[in-house]
Amino acid sequence: MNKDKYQDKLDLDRILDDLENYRPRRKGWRWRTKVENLKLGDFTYYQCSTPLKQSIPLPAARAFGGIDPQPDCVITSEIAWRFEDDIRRMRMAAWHGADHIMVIRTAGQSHFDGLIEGTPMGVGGVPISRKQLRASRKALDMIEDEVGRPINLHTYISGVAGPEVAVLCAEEGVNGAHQDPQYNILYRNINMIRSIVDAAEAKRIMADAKIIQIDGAHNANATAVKAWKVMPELLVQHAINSLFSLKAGIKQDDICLSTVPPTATPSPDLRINLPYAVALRRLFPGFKMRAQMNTKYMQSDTREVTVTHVLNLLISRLTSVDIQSTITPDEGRNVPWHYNSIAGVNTAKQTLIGLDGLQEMVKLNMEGELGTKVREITERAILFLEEIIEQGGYFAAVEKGFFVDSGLYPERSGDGIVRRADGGSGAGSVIERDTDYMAPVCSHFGKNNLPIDNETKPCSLIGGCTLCNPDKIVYIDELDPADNVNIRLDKVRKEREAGLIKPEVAEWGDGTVLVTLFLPAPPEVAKFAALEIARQMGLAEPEVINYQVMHPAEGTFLEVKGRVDIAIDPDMLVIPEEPQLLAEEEIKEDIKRQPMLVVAATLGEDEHSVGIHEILDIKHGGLEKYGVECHFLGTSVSVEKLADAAIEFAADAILASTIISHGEIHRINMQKLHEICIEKGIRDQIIVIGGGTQVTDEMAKEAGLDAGFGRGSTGHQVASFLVQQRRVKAAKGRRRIA
Ligand code: Z97
Repeated sequence: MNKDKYQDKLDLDRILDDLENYRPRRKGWRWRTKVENLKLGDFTYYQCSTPLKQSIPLPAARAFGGIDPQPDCVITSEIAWRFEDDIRRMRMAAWHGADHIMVIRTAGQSHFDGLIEGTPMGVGGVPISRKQLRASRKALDMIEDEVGRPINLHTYISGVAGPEVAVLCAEEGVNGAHQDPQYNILYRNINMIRSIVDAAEAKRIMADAKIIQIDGAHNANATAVKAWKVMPELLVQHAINSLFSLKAGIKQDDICLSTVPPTATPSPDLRINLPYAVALRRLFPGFKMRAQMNTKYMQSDTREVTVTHVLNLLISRLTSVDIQSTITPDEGRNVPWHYNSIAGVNTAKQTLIGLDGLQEMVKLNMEGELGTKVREITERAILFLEEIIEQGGYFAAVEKGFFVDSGLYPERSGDGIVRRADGGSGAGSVIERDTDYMAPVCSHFGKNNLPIDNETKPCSLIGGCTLCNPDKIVYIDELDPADNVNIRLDKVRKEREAGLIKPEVAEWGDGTVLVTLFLPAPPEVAKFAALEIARQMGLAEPEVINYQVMHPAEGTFLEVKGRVDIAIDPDMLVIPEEPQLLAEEEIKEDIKRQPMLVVAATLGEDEHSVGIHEILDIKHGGLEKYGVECHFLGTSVSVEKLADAAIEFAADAILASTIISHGEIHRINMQKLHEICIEKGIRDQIIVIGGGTQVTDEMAKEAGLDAGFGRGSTGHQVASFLVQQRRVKAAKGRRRIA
């Protein structure tokens, strides 16, 4: 195998090397650079940004000259914090159009009461650590150079160690973070006073490091029994966190409201989700909108999830979105699988580009149901806020179970989350600052008795803080001798270095494969039959991860995941050289400039004409599509007749189809055709091609023809060959048949 031809993998050793001296090359968030009326290929786009230097376009781009327009909003993709694999997934996502890399499923980081060092896989998940952040940021520097666009790294600033995590993020050049004390209080049962005090400090640090903030309101509709009923509360949660953040010093431009359409089909999706989205934008002008897909109803069917995503994206385009998050369509069942993450990114890219300029053509009708609903949601939210104030404020409201109640406010079901002001993790841990309290650091919330003027940096008192002088950061490498990246990499180092290829979905060489089956049995039986089939196929630990009844009696569709222990050495593979195909446009141009005519037939006693029609007919993308004039003489045509027709039409080429291969008749007829063309004095001027299921290029050439096209050949391949061969003949000075 010629390895020089292929791109190199990201060099993990290079990333890990000298990490203690790595410094982020910039701090703060980067938006995309919008381009007014971007011209790409034959089109003008209204809602696009600067194209990438290197990227992988959508599959259909092959018919549009390979263009890859990038929408104007940031697109998020997910990683899972096993960073040696995340790094690779980040690179794949960036090449497809993601520029915001966000963690999913940490270890419930909120419960760690300090920072973790090293890169432990831990129990129940992977916690954030300095080394992970650093390695990821360093890898992203390399990746953003490849694609030519800044990429943002994102994590969570939550839990009892929130302010410490905020400092870590500021030091390590993290660009975005979730921060919302309501998340701590409601979902992690962290003491509410502690959460609010910590949030003030964390937000101040985020403000100074220009880390953009995403709030946690969306968690209410993931948690609520009937998500579409918490819409007024979502607005209240956004309001509380947004105003708090402004007061803590975060600029409005850096505050992103995390919005998720609360419902999904089979409810009437848009009639509920669109008024909610419009109400949110109208109530919070000037804030950024981060739209995430609805994940509440995701279980295992990726098709269903993709449709939900597309409907959500329609709302994003109708209401303008700044960050479009994507969730892997299999989030219900897996930590992100590489190709499912990419599917999420591509769903967003494809839909946003497909809906480019929608608002130029479609206006929201605020006169009817939409306007009424927007008003109603907003009024309910304002009444909700007023009641909180009446009841004595936020803490009192949480104690009374106001939040995540499944009633549509002002209706209440009494099933809201109740937390006590003196309860939860970290209760009683907040103490008032002494009157002479002083912290000589540059990023700090609240009263600080610094003995300096406004011009002097607070940290001048200690010779610089870690935010100003990164050399003061204490970098601690792996601590756990058994749970660290070196041990994990050592396990697969030999395989990696030898370049062995194993199937994988999430981790290097995990061996996971997915088998798709239809079984003519009801699901109760089909599930067990599928497992047995998987076992007999040699899959270890088979598991049905998705099934859907096609008909209770006729059958079930299933997806079974399993593991194989197969490693392929690429040097053992025989990989034929791929023919160099000309681009479709180039072929068309060439034929327009210099018309081309071919005569075609099935040879001898052969009645099989399906294949040759595939190659000729416009309907199948055959030669006609490229402007070639095709004369099909019919089936069972003799070699003499075919050669005579070529002379009569002054053809550029003869296409002879021969399927029957008994007694080597296909070889014999191809050879006869070649010889008769010599006899008639046209062989030098004309291109002669053989085709058929048993024909190979090698065999046709042995028979004297110019090329052979076997099973699976396409009109594009034949057209490309004809144009290339005509150029070769022209270069040799061969004239056409006169
Ligand atoms: C999203 N996929 O992109 P812990 N703070 C907030 C959160 O929403 C979360 C955490 C902290 C989703 C994210 C759920 N959100 C998944 C406001 C988590 C994480 O360390 O797991 O406790 O915190 O929004």
